[in-house]
Amino acid sequence: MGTYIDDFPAEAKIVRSAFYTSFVMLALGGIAGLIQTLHRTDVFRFIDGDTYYTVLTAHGVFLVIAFTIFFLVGVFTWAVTTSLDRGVENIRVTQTWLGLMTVGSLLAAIAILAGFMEEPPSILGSELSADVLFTFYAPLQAHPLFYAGFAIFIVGTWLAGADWFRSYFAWKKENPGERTPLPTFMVLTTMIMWYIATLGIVTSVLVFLLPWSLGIIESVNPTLTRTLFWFFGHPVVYFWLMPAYLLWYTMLPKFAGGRLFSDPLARVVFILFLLLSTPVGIHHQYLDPGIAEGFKFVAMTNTMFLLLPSLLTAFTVVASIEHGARQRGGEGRLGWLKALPWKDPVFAGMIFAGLIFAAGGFSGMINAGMNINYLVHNTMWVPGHFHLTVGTAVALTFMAASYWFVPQVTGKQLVGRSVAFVQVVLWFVGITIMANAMHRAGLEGQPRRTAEPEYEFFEWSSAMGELNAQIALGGTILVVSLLLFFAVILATLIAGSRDGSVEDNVIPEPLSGPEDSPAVLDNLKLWTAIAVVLVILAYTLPLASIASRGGLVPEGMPTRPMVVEPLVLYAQVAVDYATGVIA
Ligand code: HAS
Ligand code: CU
Repeated sequence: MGTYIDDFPAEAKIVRSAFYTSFVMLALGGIAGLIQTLHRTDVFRFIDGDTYYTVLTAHGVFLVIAFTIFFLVGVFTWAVTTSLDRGVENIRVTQTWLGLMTVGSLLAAIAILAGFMEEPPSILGSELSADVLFTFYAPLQAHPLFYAGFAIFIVGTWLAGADWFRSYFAWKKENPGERTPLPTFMVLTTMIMWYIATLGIVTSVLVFLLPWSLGIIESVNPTLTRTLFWFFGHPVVYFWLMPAYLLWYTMLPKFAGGRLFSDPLARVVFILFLLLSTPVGIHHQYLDPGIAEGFKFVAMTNTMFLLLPSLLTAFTVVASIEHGARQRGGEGRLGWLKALPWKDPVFAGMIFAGLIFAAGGFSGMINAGMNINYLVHNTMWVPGHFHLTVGTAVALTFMAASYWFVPQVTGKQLVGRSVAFVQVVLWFVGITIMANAMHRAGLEGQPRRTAEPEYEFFEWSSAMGELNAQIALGGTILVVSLLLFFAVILATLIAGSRDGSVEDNVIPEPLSGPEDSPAVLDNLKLWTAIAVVLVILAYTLPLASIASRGGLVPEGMPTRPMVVEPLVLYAQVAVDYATGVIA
């Protein structure tokens, strides 16, 4: 095995394109993040309150949908081709799904960015804008382009999954009886979870929101479309996390100089995510009216089980790191920590991401408690939580991994390793300051998703001034860190030497391999069937009761969608002409 670009030149091109698109989205989302942080903390305001919601939508969609998912399809393509040691089955298919994802995100981006125009143009009968935030809850309505772009993007990811399954089936035929290599197993379980989860959002977009924005149906049932969003909305967080875990399981032991502690345990973790990620989404809706408390209680119970795969991950990854440290001569109960490669930006970045995730995970547990959630829901506590989770556990892992991946897919040596180390340290410091202040502001009652949060008869600045200053300071440090990240990546692309010194693309064998795990773990059909049953149990009754109460397409709208009405009329006239009723 040489570097990735040596062994898989065509696939390296795809992975590079996915990463570069991801970096562009990171830059756009990061700029939006700085603008909104300085605005809502009243440090520096140069946009108006309405534009704040365009900025917030850009921040959310570009970062949590586009940056994360473009990066992960690059990681998954690398993981499948490397671990199966075979290229993709048909590079045209691979190019097609990346093209669909790119077109879809461009359409959605056009709708979002048009929101910045004084007078956004009107296209297809409605104003081109999408100030709907990343959750695009109705009754907020976006331009049809936004919904169509989102649907095309999701179809692109579906095709990507089919591409990786094709490689797997072809490999399986040539290697009968072989256990699925762990990285491929992780990709496939994640994609099965994704197929199940995206059924919710694609139904909501194609059956309700897009026809509604086109005027084909007059209104939607907001509780229904919100619930279908969260059917997808919680599992999507694991769609971001599971590739980060794949990197923790495969890269961290490698960089620590050791080997993964347990392949079987890693398989159990990914199966638990496959089973439990979707039937918990209602834990985002504890305060939503129209959903019975019993259904919320089921979501909470499932959520508590969902802590298990992450807690197992903490154990397995730390055990693997310790093994690596001891191979380097580390000793003692904790002395081995000193033997780890702390100066390496890839290793340090992922460890910082993991440490921050410990805090993010525990704030997630607070969120998950139905009663205590009443205290934090819709407050700044929640953005505090997700800047620790997707904003660091995932984003910092992806940035740290880029310092290894970019040389692998370009063949160029990393330029600015020490700057890269400073970057990951700055991110760790910035997020600690910002997210801590966000959590505290949330407990003080500061609302999220609010351009200029001030209350009447409440001395806002004295209560929130210090916390807002910390949020602004932390956010600014993150932007400096982001600039360093782009500086290292650009310097590598421009000046990185192709001196052949990029290390080989090798994933070390685990200490306890697949042969130690029951074959049933690889029975993806079984786990998929159980996952589907759990989703049916968790969602049939809530969705049925929401639809029966509020209607699929609410009361007061024409019995037939408006577009059908004229068509019926035209048909009637044609018949009347044909039968001579009308001369
Ligand atoms: Fe969450 C809201 C509950 C994990 C992202 N979450 C959100 C939103 C986002 C988000 C974006 O129950 C806001 C959505 C919106 O706009 O409204 N979340 C949880 C729970 C977990 C959790 C129980 N969230 C995530 C992850 C995310 C993410 C992962 C993105 C990647 N979250 C909620 C709830 C809400 C919510 C409610 C709704 C709140 C509301 O009211 O709106 C769990 O998965 C967490 C389990 C994790 C742990 C930590 C284990 C520790 C590990 C590493 C330790 C590190 C060590 C150091 C030991 C228990 C794995 C060594 C280093 C290493 C590298 C290992
Ligand atoms: Cu959730």
